[in-house]
Parts: sequence; structure tokens; C-alpha cells
Amino acid sequence: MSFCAQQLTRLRPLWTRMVGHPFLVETRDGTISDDRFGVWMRQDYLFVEAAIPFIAALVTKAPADHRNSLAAVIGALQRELELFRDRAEAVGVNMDDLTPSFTTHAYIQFLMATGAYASYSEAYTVLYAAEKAYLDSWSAVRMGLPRDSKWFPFVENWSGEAFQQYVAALEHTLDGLAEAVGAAERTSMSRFFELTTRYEIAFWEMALTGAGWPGVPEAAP
Ligand code: MP5
Repeated sequence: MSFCAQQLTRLRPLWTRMVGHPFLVETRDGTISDDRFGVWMRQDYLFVEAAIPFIAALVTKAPADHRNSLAAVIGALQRELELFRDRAEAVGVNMDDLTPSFTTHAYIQFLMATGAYASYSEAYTVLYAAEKAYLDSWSAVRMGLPRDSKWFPFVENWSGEAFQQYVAALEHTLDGLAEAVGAAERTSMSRFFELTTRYEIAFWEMALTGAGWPGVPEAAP
């Protein structure tokens, strides 16, 4: 079995929890409040902004023949940020003075630390797991949300044909990387896979509850 298939099998209970998270179910059913959805939009904007230096760090670790396709991801992320700003303007979500929640901050720090200190294969694992998580999460929303929903552009962004192909290409590359490394690094890659999955669940939970920082009522500076 390929590395990705193995991980998705091993982590199925977590993965099932993720794609069935109440935030996604409520979004799919059209019962999510605009306020709640706005929490996710603001926090995910910060995440996507941080994904750009993460990808840049990955480019510096990449073998020469991986650089072009990875560098192209940066342009896609810039377009994604535009999508957030367009949607926010269209539906009246305030995107000024964004501050990360505890969960967003932790996830971003994990991305940055991975970009700085992890091996290429480990960092690539995080990229694949995060992208696959969004593909599967938004594909679950797609199953019920009408196409004329104001949130549909997000569904299309992460579950449309182009994104499916991108994630399939990442999977192919990651399986190749996992075959080439030794057992110890493969074990480490599987830890990164699981940690990323846990962060993804925590992110939906934060979006649903609107949790900021434990113990204090206001956001971080
Ligand atoms: C992604 C995202 C997908 N936007 N936010 C989280 C919390 N996880 C994964 O990544 P991208 O880079 O926006 O496709």
C-alpha cells in the first residue's frame, strides 16, 4: 500500500471526525451563521498568508525538478487571498485588523517550524495532509450546499477539478518521497501527517466555537 493510502487508513477515525465536523455539516446544510463563517474566513486568511512563506521554505529544500511546481503554488495562494477579500466584500465580512486565535497561531507556528527545521519529505507531508484535508472537508460540504450559495466559491476552490488534480499530484510525489527514505524518516513523516490532521480538526473546532485565547477574553496583539 502506498504511504498516503496507509496513512489515510491508519488515521481514518480522525479523518472521519474531521470531514463530519459540525462546522462543515452546518455549512453544507446552510445553517451556519454568517458570524461563524466569518470567524473561519478571518482565521483562514491568516493561515493562507502564512502558507506562502511555508511554501517558499519548501522550495529551498526541494530537488531542482520540484521547484517549478512548488513555486507555482505561491501564485495560487495569492489568488486564494483575493478570493477571500472578494467574498468578504460581497457578503460584508470584516477583514480588517485580523489577529490569530490560539489555534491559528499554533498551526502557523507549526508550519513555520516545519519549514525551518523539518526535512523536505516531512515538510511535504504537512503540505499534502493539509491540502488533502481541505479537499475532503470541502468535498463533504459540496454534497449538500446549493451552487448559488454565497459560500460556494470556497467549495469550488477546494473541491473543484483543478484542486483535485493538484492534490493527486502532491500524493504521487509524496508516495515517491516516502519510498525513497529510510524507516525512521517514514515514521517521522507519519507523525507529521497525524499532527497536521489534528491541527485541521482543531481549526474547524475553533471556527465553530469562535474560541480566541484560553483564559483571556480578547484576541492576541
Ligand atoms: C488549507 C487551508 C488548505 N486554507 N486552511 C487550513 C486550516 N488547512 C488547509 O491550504 P491552501 O494552501 O489554502 O490550499
